[in-house]
Amino acid sequence: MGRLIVVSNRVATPTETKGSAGGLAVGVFGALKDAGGVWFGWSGDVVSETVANAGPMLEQDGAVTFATVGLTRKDYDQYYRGFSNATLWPVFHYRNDLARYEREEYAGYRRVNAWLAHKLVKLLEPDDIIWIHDYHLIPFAEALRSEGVTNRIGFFLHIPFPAPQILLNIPPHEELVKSLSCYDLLGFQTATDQQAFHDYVTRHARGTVSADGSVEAFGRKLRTGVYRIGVFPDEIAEQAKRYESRQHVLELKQSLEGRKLIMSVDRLDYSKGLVERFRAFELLLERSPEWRGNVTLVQIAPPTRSDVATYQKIRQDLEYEAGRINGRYSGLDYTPIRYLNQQYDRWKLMSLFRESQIGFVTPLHDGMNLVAKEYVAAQNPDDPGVLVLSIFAGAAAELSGAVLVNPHDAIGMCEALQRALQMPLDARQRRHEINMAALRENDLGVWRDSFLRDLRSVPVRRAGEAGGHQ
Ligand code: GDG
Repeated sequence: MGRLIVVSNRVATPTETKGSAGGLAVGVFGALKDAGGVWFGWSGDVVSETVANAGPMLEQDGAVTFATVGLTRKDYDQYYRGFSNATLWPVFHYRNDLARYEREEYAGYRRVNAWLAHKLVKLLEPDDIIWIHDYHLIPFAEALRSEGVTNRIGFFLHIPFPAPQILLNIPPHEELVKSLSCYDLLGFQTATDQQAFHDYVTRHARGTVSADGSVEAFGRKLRTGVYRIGVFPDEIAEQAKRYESRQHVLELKQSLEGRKLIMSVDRLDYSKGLVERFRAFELLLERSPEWRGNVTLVQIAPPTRSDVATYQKIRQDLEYEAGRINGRYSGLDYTPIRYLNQQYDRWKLMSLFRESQIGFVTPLHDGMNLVAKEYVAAQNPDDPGVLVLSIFAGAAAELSGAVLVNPHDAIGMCEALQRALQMPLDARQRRHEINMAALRENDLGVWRDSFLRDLRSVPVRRAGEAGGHQ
């Protein structure tokens, strides 16, 4: 079996792979340890041109090499802050209103992909399989192919793939899809995303799609599949239980004075539906006076991408909404929304989830949403909380035990909260069991192993065939 090469925009540090970060880093690292290999990507540092060109920096951990490079200010601005996060992210989340398109940024995006690919080529061996992650790196395989790389290359998109009419808003949409056709295997979070890609291929690229998901387009053949990312539910359950009596949980419990707790955790991002969520909670207090003073929403929202203008705006909007709602419904000893703009340790989050009666997860669009899955896994099976989940999270297709809501329907969300707050124990337990069974059946290991199994089963290209299977 050949080595595994993982490429992602950011590379987890060796310490993060030991469990302090999200489960994803741990899951991917598990596969790297088994096969041996390299995790390659940006270090997260902005550096001088000399330092950038001197990379990659190599760090060894057993059979795994962490290989990272710094980006220059210009590369960071055009590739990361620009085309990736001010064009692709908003459009792929159906927010054309927040997107901009600048030719120079797109050129920078392609330039950085080609530069990164060139750096990686030197680390490759003939039998390696290469797994590229996410929207920052769409042109990566094309760049590798143009350097003569014939290895199997797969791509997993963590975010939604938009319907063709939405994708058309990005002027070089055809080049992007053509770049995607250079992969051997494309993985999507849900059947809806896969279908959206197929629709583009048949309607806008004069390509064909077979019943097994394989695609012919731009003179190339590739496979596509659905690989729903998951968590390791029993590890989360164990972690949440182990830390349930720690200081931070006791302090929270004491400060709640018997009030019900609604928990939300999201990166501070406009795709997560935070403003709509705050307003639905406000409506609960407005329409149901009996809940005033008796229920608290804790929203943890660590800032991300804070140098992108649209992220500064969502932060302002939320601060305004939290202040306004708290001004309206606070008492001398009661604050309805506790809005925490900071990062918490993972084990703390899991134990806080366990303490709450509702997990309120309402993105406007989300590839999967791991918080929804973590919330379920962290519950106490003897007295589980209820997951109130947006129909626009990829996770909604699997978690049929959740109370599903449309985040654009404030009254509907408010009614869902009322229902969840009053749900009897046996109904909560039934829903929890259904959700846990779904999480166990399709955990993070299944996601990773099925993607890699499918990638390994793609026929190898012959030398000179780097341009694609004909
Ligand atoms: C993208 C896609 C897809 C959050 N705050 C803290 C913290 N987190 C952790 C959560 C969770 C992770 O970050 C967030 O994952 P999500 O899936 O919810 O969302 P994105 O970051 O947007 O992820 C998404 C995912 O990729 C995977 O494919 O599901 O759709 O958008 O694990 O717990 N972790 C810690 N402190 C925090 O304050 N430690």
